[in-house]
Amino acid sequence: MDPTAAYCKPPQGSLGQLVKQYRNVPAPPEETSDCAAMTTENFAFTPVDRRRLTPDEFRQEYLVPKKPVVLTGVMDEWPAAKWSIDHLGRRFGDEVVPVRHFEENSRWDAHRMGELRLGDFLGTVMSAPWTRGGRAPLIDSNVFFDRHPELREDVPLWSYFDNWIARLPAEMRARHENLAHGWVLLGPERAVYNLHYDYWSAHACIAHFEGRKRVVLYPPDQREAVYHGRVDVDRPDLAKFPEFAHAQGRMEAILEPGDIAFVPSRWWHQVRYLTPCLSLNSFIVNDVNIEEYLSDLELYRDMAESPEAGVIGELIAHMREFTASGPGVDVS
Ligand SMILES: O=C(O)CCC(=O)C(=O)O
Ligand SMILES: [Fe+2]
Repeated sequence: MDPTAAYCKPPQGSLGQLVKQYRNVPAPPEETSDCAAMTTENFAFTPVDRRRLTPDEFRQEYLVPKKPVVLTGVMDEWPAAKWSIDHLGRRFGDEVVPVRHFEENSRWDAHRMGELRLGDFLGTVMSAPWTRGGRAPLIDSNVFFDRHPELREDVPLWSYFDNWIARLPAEMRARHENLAHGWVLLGPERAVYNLHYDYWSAHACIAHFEGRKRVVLYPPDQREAVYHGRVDVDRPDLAKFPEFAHAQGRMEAILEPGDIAFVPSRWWHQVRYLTPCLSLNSFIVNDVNIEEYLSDLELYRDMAESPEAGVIGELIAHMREFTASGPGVDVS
């Protein structure tokens, strides 16, 4: 996403009415233009490689060249491999969690936020394909990891990815938990996560636990052709976004349970849920993207109110120290 757009705090409105709305309003007839059924044949694309790789191979062949890849086998041994939508519902069903509601043909940051009981979200929004028009509501939230730090043990990401966020002092890491870990993603069939790139030019790592979703990617230099993320890359409105017809470098992958999608820094990505899905997105910062990360973060610091600007300044100072030590995992 644009650095200047990345930091808008989402508007906090009430979506408490969602429950009522989704329970009581009968679903309209099935859409005739079923986007979930839409095939990728309409667009030329390169499939993203699917590989089982050692950390060294990953670094040389994908991380350093900033090339997307779907990693297989990495999470076989993770406790989180057992995660499922049901599992999450049993564990956290009574908790109230934020819900994000994207607009169509709009930038990533054009969305409403609200709150729902997880159990209600699962029972209403997640229980059937989204046919009500517009974008389905999604859970895309780090509250699970904030409230339950023990969840981190289920996701030993650091044993594979060199992540400088993991080297930060524990107290600072806790204050910036949203940078490091755990954006739980839950959405129904036909949900779409709008085109964007991740906060502060972090690399994204989408660990996928249940369902099937299609990830479409465009390289960073296609920023103008994808209208800074406003295009729906599966159903582009070419009258509104004519340059998209010339966008280059499209890549696609379908994620299956057990996959991890590596999305390099500043790659645009849009995700369409082919079934109800559960994944976890985590951010990665290391020698490969540190310069972009710091320059985005400096912009953010300059826009932030103190005392937050002070905290961000400390974070920047720590990260600058790491640049001196270069690559290498050092997680205590
Ligand atoms: O899998 C998804 O829904 C998209 C996740 C994503 O790109 C993000 O959380 O930044
Ligand atoms: Fe993302």
